[in-house]
Amino acid sequence: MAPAPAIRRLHLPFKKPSCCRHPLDAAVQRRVGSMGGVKPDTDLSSLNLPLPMPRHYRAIWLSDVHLGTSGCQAEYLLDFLRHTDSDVLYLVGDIVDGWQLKKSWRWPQSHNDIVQKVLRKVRKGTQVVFIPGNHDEAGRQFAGLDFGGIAIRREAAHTLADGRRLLVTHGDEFDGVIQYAKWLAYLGDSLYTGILHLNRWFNRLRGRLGLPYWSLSQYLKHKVKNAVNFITDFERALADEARRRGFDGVVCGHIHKAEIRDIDGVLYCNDGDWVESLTALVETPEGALEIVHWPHLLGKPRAASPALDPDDSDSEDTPTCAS
Ligand SMILES: [Mn+2]
Repeated sequence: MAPAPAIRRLHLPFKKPSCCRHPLDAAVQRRVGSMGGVKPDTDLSSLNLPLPMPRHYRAIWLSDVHLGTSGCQAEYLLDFLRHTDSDVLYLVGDIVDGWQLKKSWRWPQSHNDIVQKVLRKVRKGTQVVFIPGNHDEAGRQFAGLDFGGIAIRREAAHTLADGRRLLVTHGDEFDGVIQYAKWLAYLGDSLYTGILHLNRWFNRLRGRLGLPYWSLSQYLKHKVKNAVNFITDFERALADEARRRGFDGVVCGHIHKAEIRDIDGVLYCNDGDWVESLTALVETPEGALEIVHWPHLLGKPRAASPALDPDDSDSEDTPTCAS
């Protein structure tokens, strides 16, 4: 039997650190690979795309930036941060990839620029809330404290313009509710077919040993199905938690899949990621929630031209990267 369509073609562009122990990583990478749209490295500034309006938002949610990894699309995030502003900026976890940095230190200037840009926003009056995720879990020990004007919290509550309340959390603590063999998510078609062959030999051998038939392929297929259902279960777990605690909705990240939808009367919002899908969640001045996709650079990359806003020269207070 063929495996479920969602895992037929595996595309794993984001090289994860081998120390990854997170059960969601496989699901995340599958999902990232399946996201459509313009290739993130395409510079579409010459195409005169309509600029997303408005540029000022009540709130912006960003997560899964993974600074410190080669997968981080820092130039695009920097471009987004330069062209948008908000009353509140929520950094919803996995902003810095501590797992990867522990393994090998990689901190290019563009990653530094993002940190500086956020600090600049703080100085200009944006309320910045950082909610550490599993990749920057070291930040969790500082939950409740404020550093340089950035409030570090385990989670936050955001009130929309219409009064609805949203629970803001990274979401990784909710993936423990689903059990599945995560390595199976990496199975491709050919490997799966190979397993079907293996199953035949396996059972021929079992037969010779006088053992009854046991379907290896059936077993694996069951596991794969669980993996496919995983994202759905994650979303539901988050929505259930929000409902249980009396919130009208939830904002999370973690699974790298931007989404706004209703789950049994609870608003489920995921702000996506800046590794490949390049998405943020925003609340407009009118109180509407939207997903902003930013696959193009409105400004030229830093090296190519000066910053648009004279007050926006990131290098001004950017210390030279140590290594
Ligand atoms: Mn995460």
